[in-house]
Amino acid sequence: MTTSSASLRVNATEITLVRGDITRQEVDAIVNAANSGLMGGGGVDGAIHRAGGPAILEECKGIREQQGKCPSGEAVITGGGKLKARFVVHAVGPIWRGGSGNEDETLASAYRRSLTIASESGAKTLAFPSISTGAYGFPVDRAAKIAVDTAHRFCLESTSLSEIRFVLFDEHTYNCFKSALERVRNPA
Ligand code: AR6
Repeated sequence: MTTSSASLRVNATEITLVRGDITRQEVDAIVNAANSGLMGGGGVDGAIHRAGGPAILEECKGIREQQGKCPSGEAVITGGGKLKARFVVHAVGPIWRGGSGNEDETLASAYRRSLTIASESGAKTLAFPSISTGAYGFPVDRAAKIAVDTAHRFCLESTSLSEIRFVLFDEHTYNCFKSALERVRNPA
């Protein structure tokens, strides 16, 4: 795998892009692209539960019992089990339905809630995958802009995080995030 990376400093926070596997990141918290049921799944969700072990699912079950399903655009936090990360933020992105079902706003909300919940839990460094752009079918270029814009806005409002890292699994996704970061760096 190529080891591409890019970054942009915004106030107290470095927004960084790397290609790689989110389960291997040495950060305080990683974000899971979960579903409303919070009981695991495929893609990055499956990888995180496999790498983190059963403690994460046990905690998710407790959250389900307490507060029911986690709606799209929302997030919940658990411990990181066997992962290097102390926390996992389980964010539920929208399923892409052509763009007329508030998908943009719901995706921005999933990022924003993850940023808020992680920083409220004391995390200083947080890593995201590209939420909703796998099984949920959200167009990657559009999702990348929303992800980077939401992170950028958060950094303008809050100095609580030292790093927001996007961990992109494939080259196309990485390139879409890189273009989105360039747009923030050099607005037209
Ligand atoms: N590290 C980083 N990114 C990854 C990894 C990894 N280890 N594995 C996959 N990706 P997806 P969604 C990328 O489908 O679209 C699950 O079943 C992947 O290439 O994981 O939000 C849940 O339970 C893609 O770019 O998440 C839900 O039911 C991105 O992560 C549903 O899928 C997101 O792909 C959520 O779908």
